[in-house]
Amino acid sequence: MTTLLLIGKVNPRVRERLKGRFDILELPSARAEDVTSDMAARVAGTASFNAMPAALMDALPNLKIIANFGVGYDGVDVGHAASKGIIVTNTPDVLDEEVADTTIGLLLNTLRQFPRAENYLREGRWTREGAFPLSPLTLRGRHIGMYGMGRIGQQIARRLEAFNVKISYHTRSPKADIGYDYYPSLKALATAVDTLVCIVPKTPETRQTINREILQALGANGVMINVGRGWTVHEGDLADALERKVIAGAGLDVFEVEPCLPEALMKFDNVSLLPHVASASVATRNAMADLVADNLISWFEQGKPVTPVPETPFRR
Ligand code: NAP
Ligand code: 8YV
Repeated sequence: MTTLLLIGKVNPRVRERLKGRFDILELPSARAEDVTSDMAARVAGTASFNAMPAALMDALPNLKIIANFGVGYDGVDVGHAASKGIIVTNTPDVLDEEVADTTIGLLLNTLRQFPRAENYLREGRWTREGAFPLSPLTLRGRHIGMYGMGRIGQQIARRLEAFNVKISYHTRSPKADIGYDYYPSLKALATAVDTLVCIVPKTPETRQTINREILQALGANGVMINVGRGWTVHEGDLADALERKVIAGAGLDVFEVEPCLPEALMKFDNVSLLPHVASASVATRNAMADLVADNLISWFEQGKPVTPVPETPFRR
């Protein structure tokens, strides 16, 4: 029987789907030092959550496929995998709508301060102190700039259309089938809009691109929402912009170093913070787990992956 290695805290449904079809070994975290000689000799495929360094691939000489739990695979050294002929798969499409729903929730929470209003009620302050203060910000009349217009970005934009707001976007190249105004640079987009929604991947090019200059361009009524990766936002510049009221608010689901985040971001009433939960419903995580399992089963039983990443395309 083919042997698979489950790395880290893998969703239980992945294990359920694979057991019986494969021999399953487990590694608590993605550390090459922990690979045993038995694992090195037997493991042909892995399932992991956005962590697969080159050293771990090298420690598994018979590895053929890395099935990543998540659409983002920035923690997998794909260049190294490609150089060794190892296929990497991810979990696109199945989480788009959940992440888009969460983005809308985070946007509204940021603008209308619903989490604060609920806390106010639960603390008994409504009865003691009267009505919760009016929210200084609203979605009404906003111009949304999408930084990223891929699978998830398009689902966010589709939802925003129903809210009757203007939508524009920036990506590296304009999308032929997208009717929103295109801006060739992030600076031009941030200057034109008052609300920036970030849903780009973590790549060398996106590192801290939402920085002092972009926040300044967004302006005093500006709101920045990040559901992509924390890497894309310069968190020091963001805290500074909030402190100095360079922008009006921010909503963050992702952070540069999770689960830690700068203490400075915790203190603002005009900031809504979520612990990386955009796809975190049982139903969507099950769909992601199924796609991880389907990739491994399809590879070992039919000889082809379901959703290989572009850097390791499947060639028969
Ligand atoms: P996707 O379909 O590949 O879309 C990525 C978008 O980003 C494309 O529109 C792409 O357009 C744009 N882009 C990439 N590099 C860019 C750059 N340097 N400058 C400007 N635009 C750039 O990916 P997706 O499925 O929508 O997912 C996007 C990311 O969201 C994932 O990689 C992941 O990091 C994050 N995510 C987070 C959560 C969460 O729980 N918070 C959940 C799911 C996904 P061009 O190629 O034309 O530039
Ligand atoms: C999850 C994500 O947090 O898919 C991604 O890229 O960031 C999220 O859906 C992640 O997959 C881990 O559970």
